[in-house]
Amino acid sequence: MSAPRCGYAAIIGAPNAGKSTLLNRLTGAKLSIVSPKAQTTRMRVLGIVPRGPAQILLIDTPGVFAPRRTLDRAMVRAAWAGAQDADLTLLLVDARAGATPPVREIATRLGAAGRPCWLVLNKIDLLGAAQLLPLTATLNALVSFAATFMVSAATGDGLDALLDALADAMPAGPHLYPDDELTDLPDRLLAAEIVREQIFLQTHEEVPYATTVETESFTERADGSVRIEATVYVSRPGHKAILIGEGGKRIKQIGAQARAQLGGLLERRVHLFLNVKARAGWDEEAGRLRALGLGGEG
Ligand SMILES: Nc1nc2c(ncn2[C@@H]2O[C@H](COP(=O)(O)OP(=O)(O)OP(=O)(O)O)[C@@H](O)[C@H]2O)c(=O)[nH]1
Ligand SMILES: [Mg+2]
Repeated sequence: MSAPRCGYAAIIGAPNAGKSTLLNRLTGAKLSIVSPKAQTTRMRVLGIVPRGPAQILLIDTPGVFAPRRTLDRAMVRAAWAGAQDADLTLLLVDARAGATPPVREIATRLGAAGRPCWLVLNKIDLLGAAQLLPLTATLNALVSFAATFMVSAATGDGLDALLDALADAMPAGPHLYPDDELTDLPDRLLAAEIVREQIFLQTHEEVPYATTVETESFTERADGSVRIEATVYVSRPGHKAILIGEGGKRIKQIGAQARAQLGGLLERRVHLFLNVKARAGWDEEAGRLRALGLGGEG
């Protein structure tokens, strides 16, 4: 057996590029929530991927966009912190959307940081090979990427080559986590995220962005099941009415889907209780941001 290798590879990119889908696909587990809406991920999520003698520590990050709220600024800061702390950064680009101004801006900033960086073009299932080469050339003109990969996080196309290259690129050193662990994400946080994913999937316009979820209690019961109570905070009373829905229909549906997902992820029966509270300005509150793993300035 060759000497062990271990290192961090951060996935960074514009919102909706498929970063979380890629993390989930490479770990083979649902660790980071995914939705068709931009700005789904709000915090760094670690995925542990053993590959031969290497342990690849993948970091999913929030999409990088022009921030407005305190929450948005904290999300973008978390994304750049992920890149700074990593041995290697993967710039993930939605190849169909192409070299948009936000993508160019991120590429330029990565280039200026002068750290090892690979280009990964994603969603190649959606377009022909002829479009990929000009895009590769355009982006490599902005930053000289050490390597370029073309993948589909959805179909798995190209991911074996990416994993092999990642394993080779990890620095020599002992594995930092047991190889059978998937993440360091606590179950309480996972539970809140799975509820938030359903809110992203089942509500629209500003509602998902005006919402956060916190697990209040997570109790294992004697029969092996788990009882989870979570609070859904919304910015406005109007959002509360939308989330609850007519006769409580919407929140019931959110709870039912989240409970089913969590039952699979935690591998046991889940009793989930959701409480919706209007709380103006939660997205500016340090306590709420800390609960999301977005503590601290800098
Ligand atoms: N067709 C196709 N769709 C993809 C692929 N990868 C991701 N998607 C879809 O793209 C959308 C966004 O995926 P996410 O993984 O949430 O994207 P993200 O980059 O994590 O987004 P943020 O967390 O908002 O920054 C979802 O609807 C995914 O199903 C792909 O390779 N092919
Ligand atoms: Mg994401």
